[in-house]
Amino acid sequence: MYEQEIVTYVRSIEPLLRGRFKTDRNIVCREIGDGNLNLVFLLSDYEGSKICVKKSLPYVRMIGSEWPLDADRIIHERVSLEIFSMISPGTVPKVYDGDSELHVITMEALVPGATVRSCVVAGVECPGIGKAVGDFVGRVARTCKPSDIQVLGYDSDRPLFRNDNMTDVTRLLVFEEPFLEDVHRNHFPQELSKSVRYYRSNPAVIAAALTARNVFEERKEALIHGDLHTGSIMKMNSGEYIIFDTEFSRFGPVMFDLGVFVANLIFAAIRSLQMNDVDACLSWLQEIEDSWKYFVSASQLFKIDFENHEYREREYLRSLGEFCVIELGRRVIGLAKVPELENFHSRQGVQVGSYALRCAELIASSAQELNVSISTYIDDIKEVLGLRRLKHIWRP
Ligand code: SR1
Ligand code: MG
Repeated sequence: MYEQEIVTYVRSIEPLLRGRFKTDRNIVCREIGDGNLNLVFLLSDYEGSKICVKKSLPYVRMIGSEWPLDADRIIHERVSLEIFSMISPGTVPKVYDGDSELHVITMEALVPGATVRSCVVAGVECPGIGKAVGDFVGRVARTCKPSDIQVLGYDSDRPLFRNDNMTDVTRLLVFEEPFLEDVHRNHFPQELSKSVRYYRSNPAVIAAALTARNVFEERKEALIHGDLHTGSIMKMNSGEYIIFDTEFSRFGPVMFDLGVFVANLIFAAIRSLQMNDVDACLSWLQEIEDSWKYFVSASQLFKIDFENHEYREREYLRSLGEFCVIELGRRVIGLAKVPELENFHSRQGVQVGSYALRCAELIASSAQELNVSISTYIDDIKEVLGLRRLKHIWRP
């Protein structure tokens, strides 16, 4: 329906594409988006060169026009991609142009590749993903603080960096609704009711949720991605990882990004176990450890000559755990599920959900420990998945 509009627009910006894409002959334009919010078009020219155009709709795609959403979110995406490109070249797609009336941005096409989420579902491992994401979040923490943004030439006081509309969506779907009964957007199979009840009433989970929400609202530490799950990362055939979909970007706590990422790697680990691949499951857990290790080194937040560096490191780990707890819960209980939960109503789907909620409970409790470490969280996951005792065989 929008293909013609997109092709006409791309023809109008040909000079900006600097020969990367030719518009003088036939162009093939195909909508390929599988996300919850937007349309994504992949365009090929007659020589086979490709570009990507993303268009935000004035509503939530997965719901329809009953849930209006400001289409200007595409501007947040454009600006944040430009900033991330400056501080971490090559880790996000290059932006070539944007049109605020059409609500589109034109970017480098991330081909050939597959999202990390689709790799997880297909049982394909993603070696190095922990390093890539830990490095990225660490660089953001070190060089994307509001004062850094000013040095880069942006006015950090602009509402652009608060991203109120998208923050409202996160507040609602991540921090609020999963904890409420009788919310029409929540849904889960009857067999999970007990696990959901335990999760919601667990004092450590409640404490984690309250603290996480507070930190999310108050800590304007750096320009975060805001939705860093495995569907927002492309594994290129070259082996590189590219981070995209930054429309939720805002000044916020960097541990939100790492906590969301770790939660999604827990879903990956559970998925591997479902496929009876214990080695792959352990590899995903190793990627979690790596993401923390590389975050520590890239962020330089806890250098040993800093006062209270150990205490500070544990505070960050605590926060990581708390955000991870919230993300695990919302993906099982709330509106936007992960595909690992497809066939949610099958015994397998129920098992994934109950493992995820149980991991969340143990991680919430570990986050309160004085000497929390990344290994504490890994041990919690192993405990739930039965990997601390013997090699687990998945029995649906
Ligand atoms: C209504 S949007 C639902 C979810 O999709 C996005 O990926 C975010 O995670 C958001 O919470
Ligand atoms: Mg997204």
